[in-house]
Amino acid sequence: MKNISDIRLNRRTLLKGLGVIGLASISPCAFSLVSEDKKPLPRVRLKLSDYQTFRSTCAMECLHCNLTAYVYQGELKKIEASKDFNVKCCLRGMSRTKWVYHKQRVKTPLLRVGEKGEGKFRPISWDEALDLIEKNIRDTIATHGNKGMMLSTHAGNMDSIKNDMGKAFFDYLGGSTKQAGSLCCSAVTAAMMPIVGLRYADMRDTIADSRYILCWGNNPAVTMQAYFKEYIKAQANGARLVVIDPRFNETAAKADEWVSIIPGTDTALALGMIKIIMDEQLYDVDFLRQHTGAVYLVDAQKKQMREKPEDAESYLVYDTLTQSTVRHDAPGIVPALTKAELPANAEYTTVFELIRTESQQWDLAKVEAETDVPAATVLRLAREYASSKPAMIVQNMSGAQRTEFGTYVAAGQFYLALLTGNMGKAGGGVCDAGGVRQMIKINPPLPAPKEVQKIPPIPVSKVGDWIVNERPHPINFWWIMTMGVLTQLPNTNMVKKALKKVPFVVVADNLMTSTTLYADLVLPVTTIFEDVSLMAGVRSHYVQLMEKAVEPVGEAKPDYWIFARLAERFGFGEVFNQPIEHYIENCLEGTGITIEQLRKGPIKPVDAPWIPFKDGIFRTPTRKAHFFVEEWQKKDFAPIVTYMQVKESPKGSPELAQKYPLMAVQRKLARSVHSSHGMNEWILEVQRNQPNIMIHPDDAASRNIRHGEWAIAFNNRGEHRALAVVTRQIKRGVVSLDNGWWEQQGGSSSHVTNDLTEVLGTGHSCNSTLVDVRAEA
Ligand SMILES: Nc1nc2c(c(=O)[nH]1)N[C@H]1C(S)=C(S)[C@@H](COP(=O)(O)OP(=O)(O)OC[C@H]3O[C@@H](n4cnc5c(=O)[nH]c(N)nc54)[C@H](O)[C@@H]3O)O[C@H]1N2
Ligand SMILES: Nc1nc2c(c(=O)[nH]1)N[C@H]1C(S)=C(S)[C@@H](COP(=O)(O)OP(=O)(O)OC[C@H]3O[C@@H](n4cnc5c(=O)[nH]c(N)nc54)[C@H](O)[C@@H]3O)O[C@H]1N2
Ligand SMILES: [Mo]
Repeated sequence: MKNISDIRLNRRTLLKGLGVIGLASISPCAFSLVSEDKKPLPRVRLKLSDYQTFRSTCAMECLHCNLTAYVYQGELKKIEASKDFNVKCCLRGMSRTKWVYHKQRVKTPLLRVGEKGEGKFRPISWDEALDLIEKNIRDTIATHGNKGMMLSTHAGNMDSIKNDMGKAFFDYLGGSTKQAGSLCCSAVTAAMMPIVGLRYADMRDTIADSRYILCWGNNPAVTMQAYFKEYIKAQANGARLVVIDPRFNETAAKADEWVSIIPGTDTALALGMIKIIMDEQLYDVDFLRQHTGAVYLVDAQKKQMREKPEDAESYLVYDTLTQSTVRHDAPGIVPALTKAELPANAEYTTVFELIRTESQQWDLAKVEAETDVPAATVLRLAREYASSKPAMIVQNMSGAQRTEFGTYVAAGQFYLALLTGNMGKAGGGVCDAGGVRQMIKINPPLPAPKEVQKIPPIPVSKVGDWIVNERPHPINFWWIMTMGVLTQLPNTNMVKKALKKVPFVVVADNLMTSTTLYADLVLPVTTIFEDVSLMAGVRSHYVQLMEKAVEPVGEAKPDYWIFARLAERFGFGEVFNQPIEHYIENCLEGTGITIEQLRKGPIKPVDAPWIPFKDGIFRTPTRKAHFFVEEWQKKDFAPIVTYMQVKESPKGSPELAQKYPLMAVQRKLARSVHSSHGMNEWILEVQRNQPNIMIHPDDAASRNIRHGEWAIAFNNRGEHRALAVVTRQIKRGVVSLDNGWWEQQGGSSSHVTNDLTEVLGTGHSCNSTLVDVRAEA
């Protein structure tokens, strides 16, 4: 085998690995390794056998591609895509050596010495740091009760151990204030759990079998990059790829059609398509009768009817054979679907008829007026989607559901797939984000404590606002881990105020991120390849062991080490201070997978292509898919997917729109995963390193905004500065803002995003935001 690398790994080596060397813009050799005394090290050719190799996975919220690290003399030299893994990692994965050895790596615990936000700290020892934390926890419990402590975790490390350990630690203390919902996709959860009974159910294994793929409010060419080859294969097999997005995104660039839509109006489009499918009888009668609750009966009070009120699963249907109402699961019945099959004088109707009623108002003209999708396109989309089987809707935690009524958006997509009988079939269904947890049960790493106080949580998008306003109670101690609260939470200025208000803020991170600038105490934590962990999550179909390859930089420790030391001080050390293998074994118990097996490589528990809800078997208690969602009804929302006007929009708030007439949508970038990798020097060299704002030429002209010049998006929450990209690749009246830029790079678009809580799933409404844009003076 030929030499895999040169010890003087530099950018050229990386670029060569990525196949981009030779581009005109690349200047040679910026990063030769140099010795401490700045003399270049002698060049040494290493053989493969000179390296030790270790495997791990990219742990932030991405596809968790398997990585192989090459270590020479205790130093991480190079990261490659693992050769035997089903997908290849991207530039971000390979650049992780620069995350480990980053200039801004936190190397010791740091105590604030300047004002919050100034980023002035002095190093302290771990003992001092732990003493301080212990004191602040004890004081907070004494003065505020457990509710005075707040824990924020998110998606910075999605392994099976660390976030769970953090949550368990505060539970063992008796409880703390938690975040409710997620910034990402709680709207999808709120749609999928009642409708199909499972989350993270993805179709990635059979994308290539699809005949028609609707990427609806998402951009898999960037956000599911490793699997995008499957979309291309589907196209080569004759599939049509259609993108519905206010922006001509990177997926649209590869697609057969781009459907430009007004943000927040997707449910109107879905209902318009459903109307056509109903009117033209393009629905799958047999599938709906056998596998769904479309046949359940609903009474005049709009309540689903049950045989026995106390038996939640005893839904009634009307059997067309015996002409009587019977339980939905009675054998040998043919349940009525449509009104025509019910007795003429029936005082009840079917769920299917409720959907018809809801969709009937959405004639083509009305859909066009609301969504700006031409009537002829709506008609064609509905017919093509319903008739090109198997057809897939790509959901992938879409931008479309990070809107005020995102749950209805996600649910509307499931309605379409169910009505047309596309669920549970190769190449069909709705493609969610996916992971191994849809296939096997992974346990928590440690048992829950016996008693935890019930403390009202804070909806995650309201963290800034509620802490500032002491809702539901004052917070005195805030632990932040795996979360970029300053770049990722909406309404950054409010989040800054919250960080300043809380007397003791601990931020555990591996880098001096934007959030650490506002900490009272920064804790240095390990990155992947510096500790042992397990990835058995919701983004990869594989269970993966995360091996330790090198000693941690400085005094960095895994988050689980920190909680173990604290647990010892609070009297429950033995629950937290076991060897890491113990917790990994707990997670794997009952799966039949062992650490020993994982040392040989990642394991996919299901051999065949994964098809969730195969053969129409759903994961709800009835094993049927449900259209009527009683959970929504209990919250005083329509139990059937309904279009609601987003408040922060020109139509929803005409007065506000006089000041801020443009709708701003967010966009994830190839250069980063949220704020992660945002400051990686390799990525900054080969990807663009300044934020963009995409604006339509008409909107730019009326504001004197010129292509390539700085512009400022602003509203009553704040400002975000970015380079204007004046282009017809964004809908008129809409601007697209980048996600994830650090405060040190000028600040994130979250300075302007809406912090409204998505209504049904307690999610994030960042794509329901009004702004105006001005050219920088
Ligand atoms: N490279 C990279 N990959 C990632 C991530 C990353 O940060 N970087 N993040 C990961 C995570 S956590 C997630 S949740 C996924 C998200 O994956 P995606 O949903 O694909 O990502 P986004 O870029 O947020 O949104 C996609 C599109 O939604 C459009 N959009 C916004 N509002 C609306 C609307 O109201 N209607 C419609 N139809 N379209 C709308 C935007 O213009 C954008 O092009 O990606 C994952 N993959
Ligand atoms: N403006 C805007 N905001 C958004 C979005 C958007 O599109 N636009 N998208 C939303 C979505 S979909 C999501 S999923 C969220 C994601 O938001 P976050 O989950 O906050 O994601 P990251 O920005 O990657 O921040 C994670 C932090 O965890 C740190 N970290 C990594 N590994 C570890 C570890 O082992 N231990 C500890 N303690 N820390 C670690 C990283 O260095 C980083 O600072 O953002 C949401 N916010
Ligand atoms: Mo996300």
